[in-house]
Amino acid sequence: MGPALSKIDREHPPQLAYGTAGFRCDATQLVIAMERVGMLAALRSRDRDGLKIGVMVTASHNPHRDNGVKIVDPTGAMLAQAWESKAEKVACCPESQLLETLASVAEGEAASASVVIGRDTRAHSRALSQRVRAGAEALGARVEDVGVVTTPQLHHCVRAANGFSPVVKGPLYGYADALVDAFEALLKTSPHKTGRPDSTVVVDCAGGVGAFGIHQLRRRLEERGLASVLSLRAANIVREAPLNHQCGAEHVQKQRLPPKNLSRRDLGAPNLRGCSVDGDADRLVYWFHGLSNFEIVDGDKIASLLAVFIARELAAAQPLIGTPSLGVVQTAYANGAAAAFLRERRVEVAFAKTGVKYVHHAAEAFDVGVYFEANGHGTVLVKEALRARLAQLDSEPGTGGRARLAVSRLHAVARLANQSVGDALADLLLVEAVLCLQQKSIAAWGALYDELPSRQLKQRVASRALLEPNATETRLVAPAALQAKIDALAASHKSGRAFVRPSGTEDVVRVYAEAATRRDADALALEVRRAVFDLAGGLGERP
Ligand code: G16
Repeated sequence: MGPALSKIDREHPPQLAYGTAGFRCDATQLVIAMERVGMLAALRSRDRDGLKIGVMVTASHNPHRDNGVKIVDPTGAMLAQAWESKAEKVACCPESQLLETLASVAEGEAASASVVIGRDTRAHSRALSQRVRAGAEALGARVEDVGVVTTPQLHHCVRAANGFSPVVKGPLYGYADALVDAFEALLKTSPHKTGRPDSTVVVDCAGGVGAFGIHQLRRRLEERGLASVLSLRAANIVREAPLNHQCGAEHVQKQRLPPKNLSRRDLGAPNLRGCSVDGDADRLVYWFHGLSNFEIVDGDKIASLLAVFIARELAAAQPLIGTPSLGVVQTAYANGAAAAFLRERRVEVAFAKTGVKYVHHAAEAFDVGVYFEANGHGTVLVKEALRARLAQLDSEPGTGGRARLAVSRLHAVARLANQSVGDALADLLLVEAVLCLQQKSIAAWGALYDELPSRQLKQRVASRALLEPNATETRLVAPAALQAKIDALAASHKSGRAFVRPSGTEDVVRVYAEAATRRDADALALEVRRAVFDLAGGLGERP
């Protein structure tokens, strides 16, 4: 994995930027950054009075050669944005300036520091996580290594270990048990007491760590006699497919293609639904075979399904809980039809910049904030005061009635949805419970509204830093000529909308286009990609 430790030029570490989800690049560039992240995590822990800080070694949806790191704050939230620039300073400074750089970052007085480390299944993740440990221990931190876990599992461990959520007995601070408890509680509110004819869900695990999580859930569902309601079948498990290669949520949602390695039986069976998670299992998209096409049910439709369900239950619970606010937060990638669908149902829709760290923050403005990026990254946040009220009402002896039923449902949703970050496994159980309660097929869910056809492409350029997007990343402030060209191209297609933005996880410019027909959406995306190539220093062959 890259140069031997002794050969690394510590005076000139790679100059990395803390992107959409932390540091991420070719794994060989990361040795120094990982040590420094271990040190930074120790300092952050001291700054937070010795509470545990999480470090997840993963490059999520990126190809296997890449790796990266996500840093988790004590509540399970992503690293506070004010610390991102500190992380960059520490990761990128020459060794000779390390001590003074660390001193300039250190704010906390606490005597002890504590760091929890997790990693994904990449071949280099173990060695890189050892560098994180070395860095944290060099500053005297106590290290707990929870091994190979999904990113949301690490968030859960940090949140629970610091006492911000009730700890359920079981491995990984009771992660799987807590999810299945909440799933069972939600199902118990169903008037339909028998199993489902379509209980099987095929889960494409992207060749990554999600397969272990699915195994843990499946075992618990079977032990509790819930397999007739939900039977999970894992596909593309570790070693069955190279990580994220032609499989997983990123491939399915961006390429709009089925994951590889699934038999015709899996892909063509009537009523059979499948879903794909990404390399660290924080994203989820569903799919099925419609009458003639492979159909994708993406993050927009997950948000729509959940928001409509929650809106109904909030209305029913009103006599007991009043009228808490509900909102859905999306990004520029959300299909235009999704916001229209939600607004017609009087659900407020807000927008934030791409990246769960922005979307999560915007969702916190609501008592119940549903956020999903179209790529399947999202969850349902329930404000602490409302959670407590629901828990109290739900624990009182039941008087029956619709309002009381709604309280039980909302309380189960609040327990099931990950309160820190998007979580493919939690979202899978949440979606399945709602489909089951509503006796809805995946085809009926997919038909909630007609999407405008869309296409996403990417283009390599000499320097993506030259593209400066506006605050919502829907337009470019610079280069102005490129934005003018995009406007003209979009206007030339019926219902055309297009934007480009520099990726914060890959060395590419992302292109999004939607239009009235599939043909137009595809043509517009290609035209915009060519404009990026021509006006922003495209690399490789002109598309
Ligand atoms: C990360 C972020 C997501 C974001 C995605 C793509 O996902 O957590 O919020 O949508 O990157 O970001 P970009 O377009 O900037 O490359 P993951 O699953 O890769 O960690």
